[in-house]
Amino acid sequence: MAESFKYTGNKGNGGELHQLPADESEIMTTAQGCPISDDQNSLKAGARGPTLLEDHIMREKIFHFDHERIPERVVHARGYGAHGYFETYDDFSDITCADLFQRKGEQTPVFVRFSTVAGNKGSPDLARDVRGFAVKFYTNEGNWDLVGNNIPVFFIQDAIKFPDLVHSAKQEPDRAFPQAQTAHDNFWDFASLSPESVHMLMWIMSDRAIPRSFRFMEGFGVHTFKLINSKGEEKYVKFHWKPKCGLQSVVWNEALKINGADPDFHRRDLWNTIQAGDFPEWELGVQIFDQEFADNFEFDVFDATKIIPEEQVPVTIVGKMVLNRMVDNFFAETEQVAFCTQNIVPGIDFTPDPLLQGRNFSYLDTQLKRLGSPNFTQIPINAPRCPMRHFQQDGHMAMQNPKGRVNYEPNSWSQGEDNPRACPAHGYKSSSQPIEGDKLRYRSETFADHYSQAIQFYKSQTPVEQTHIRDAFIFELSKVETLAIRERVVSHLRNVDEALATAVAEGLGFEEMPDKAEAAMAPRDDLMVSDKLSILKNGPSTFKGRKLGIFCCSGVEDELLEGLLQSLKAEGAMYEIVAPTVHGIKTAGGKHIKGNQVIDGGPSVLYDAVAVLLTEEGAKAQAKVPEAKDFVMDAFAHNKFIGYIGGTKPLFDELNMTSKMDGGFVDLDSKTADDFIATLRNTRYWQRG
Ligand code: HDE
Repeated sequence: MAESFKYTGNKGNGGELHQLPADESEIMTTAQGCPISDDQNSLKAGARGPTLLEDHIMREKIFHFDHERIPERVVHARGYGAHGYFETYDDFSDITCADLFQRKGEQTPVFVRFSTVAGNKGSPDLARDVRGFAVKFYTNEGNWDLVGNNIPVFFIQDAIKFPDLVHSAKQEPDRAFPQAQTAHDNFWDFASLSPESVHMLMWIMSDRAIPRSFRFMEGFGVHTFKLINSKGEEKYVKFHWKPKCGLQSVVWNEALKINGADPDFHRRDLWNTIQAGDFPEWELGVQIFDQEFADNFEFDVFDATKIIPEEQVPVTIVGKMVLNRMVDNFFAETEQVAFCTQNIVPGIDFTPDPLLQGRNFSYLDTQLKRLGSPNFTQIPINAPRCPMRHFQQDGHMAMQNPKGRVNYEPNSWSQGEDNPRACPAHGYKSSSQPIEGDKLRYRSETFADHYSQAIQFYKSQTPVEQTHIRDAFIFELSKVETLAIRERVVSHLRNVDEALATAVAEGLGFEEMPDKAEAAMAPRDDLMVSDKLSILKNGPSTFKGRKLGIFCCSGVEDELLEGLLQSLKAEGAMYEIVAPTVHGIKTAGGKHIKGNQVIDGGPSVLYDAVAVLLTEEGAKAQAKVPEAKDFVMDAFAHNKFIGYIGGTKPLFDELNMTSKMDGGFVDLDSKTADDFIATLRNTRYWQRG
C-alpha cells in the first residue's frame, strides 16, 4: 500500500519552482551519501502508525538539526561580515617590515565583521551601542587581526574589569532584560562608579553609537601598537579606518523606529550595496609617534580611555580596504570567523596597555569555547592563506594532519616540507623594550585623568551634536530607576560641562544639583577643539550611496519621475518606490513602475531623504492613512530634506505642514531633479531645530 501512496504532504502545485532532480548529481543524500527518495515523510509502521526508530534518514536529519547552534559570542554576538581586499598605497618599509606594507599597489585579502556589543544575536541593528570593526588580513606572513571598534576609546583601563563592564551592560541577570541597551540601572551604576568610563560615555551618548550604516562609520584600533622595521627600529602607532562615504548617523527617535521597521537595517544596507556593486571603501590611516612624543604627551599612550587628537599627530593614509563580496554562507564565515588580537605578524607588536594584554588572553580562549576545538584555525575562514607548518597535532575535528614521521623538535631528521624549523633570521621578533618592576596590583598614576578628554570631546561637537548628547543622557537616565545613580552620573557631568550637567538635571527633573564628583586628578579644559571628533564636521559631500524614499501613487507625471530617477542614477544614489501596493503604480503615461515598499513597510526612517510625489487625488486618499502621515511627519521631525509637488497639498494640509515649510523642503514643480540632488548632498536640514 505504501508504495502506491502518492500524497507527499506538501501542498499546492510546485510547478517550475519545485522540480524533481534532472540527473544523479542533483539527488539529495544523507550525510553519508546515501540517496534519499522521500525527505518529507518519516518511516512508519502503517500509514497512520508510529515512526520507526529504524528511520536512519529522519534520525540523521533531526540529530544534526539538534546540534546546529554554537554558543553566541559573549559580546559582539550580533554581527555581519564581508570579504574584500586591502591595497597598500606605497612601500612603507621604512616604518614596518610587515609584509603587507612593503609593495605599492599590492592587494591583501581581508574579511571584516561589523557588530554591536551588548545585544544577543537576534537583537536589532540600531541599538545605541559601540560597533565592532574587526578586520582579518590574510597576509603572506600570517593572519593579522585588527580587532577594533567605531569609537577610539574604551570604558575601562584594565582588562580585569571587562567581565564587570559586560555583565552590567547586558540584560540584568534576574529579569533578563533590557536587551541590547545600556538604559538601565546596572549599566549606569557600574559606569558611574568607574569614573575612567566618563570619556567613553560621552562617545556612546553621541550619535557615534547610532551610525547610519557600517559604510558611514570610522574604525579604530583603539590601543597603541608598535611598528618595527627590518633594522629593528620601533615606532608607536594608532590605527584608523576612514570611510570614503564620510560620517553619518541617524537621530535617536529615528533609530528607535528603524529597529521596529527593519531590525536588519545595517545588514541589509551592506548586503544591498555590495550586491549592487557599489563597494564600500575605507582608508587605513596611521598615527605614528616616537618615545619622545609618548613621554611628553599629556596622557599615557597605554591608556585606552584616551585618544591622540589628529591635530596633534596627523593621520597618514597608507592604503584602502574595499569590501566587494558577501559570504556564501553566514554560519561558515561570519559566525565561525575567530578574531584574535594576538594574531599579529612580523613588523607589528603589542604595547603594555593593560587592556590589550588582557584581550590577548581572552580572544583565543573564547574561540575555543565557541568553536569547540583548538583546530578552529583550520576552518577555511580562519585558516591563513600562506603555508602553515608546525607540530601541533590531533584534537577534535583535526582536518590538516601532517604526513611523515616527525612531530617534535629538536629532531635529527633532515629538513623539508614535513620537517619545518624555526628561523632566527626571518621569524617573528618581539620588540626588545627592557621591562622591570615590582609585582603589584596597581593602576598607574598616569591613568588618573578621567575628565579632560571628555571635555575636549564635548566642546569639539557642533551645537546640534551637543543637543543630541544631552538628550541621550536624559533618555538613558530616565530609564534608571534609582535616583542616587542618576545623581551620580550628573555629578560626573559637572566635571565635563556645567551647562550640560544642568540641562541633564533639568531634563531629569532634579530639584537640586548633586555635588561635583571628586576627581582623582583635576580636569583641564585647555585642550584644543578637535574637529575630527565631530560627525557633522566630517559628513558626506554627495548623495552617492545614500537612499531616497519616493512616496508616490498612480498618475505621477512620467517626466518628473524619470528625471528624478535619472539624476539619482547619475549621482550613484539609491532609491525605493513606496507605493500603495507592492505591485507598484501606473504613471500618467501608463507606464508600470514596480513598488519596493508599501507605506506601512517603508516608513521614512528607512531613507536619508524623501520625495512625496502624490497627485491631488492620491494625497486626499493618503491624508486618511496614519502611516502616510507618519511618513511625512517623521521625515520632518528627523530633519530630512523633503521634495514635494503641488498635488501633495491635501496631505500636507492635513498635517499643518504648509505653514512649517522651511529650507529643507524642495518644490519639485519649480526646481529640477538635479537641484534637488544638490540639496541632498547636505546630510540633513539641521537648521530646523
Ligand atoms: Fe573585545 N572581545 N574585549 N574589545 N571585541 C570579543 O571575542 C575582550 C575590547 C572587539 O567580530 C570576544 O570572539 C576583553 C576593545 C570586537 O568576532 C572576547 C576586552 C575592543 C569583537 C572579547 C575587550 C574590542 C570583540 C567575544 C577588555 C576595541 C568582535 C567574542 C580587555 C578595540 C569580533 C570574541 C568579531 C569580541 C574580549 C575589549 C573589540 C570575549 C577581555 C577595547 C570588534 O574575547
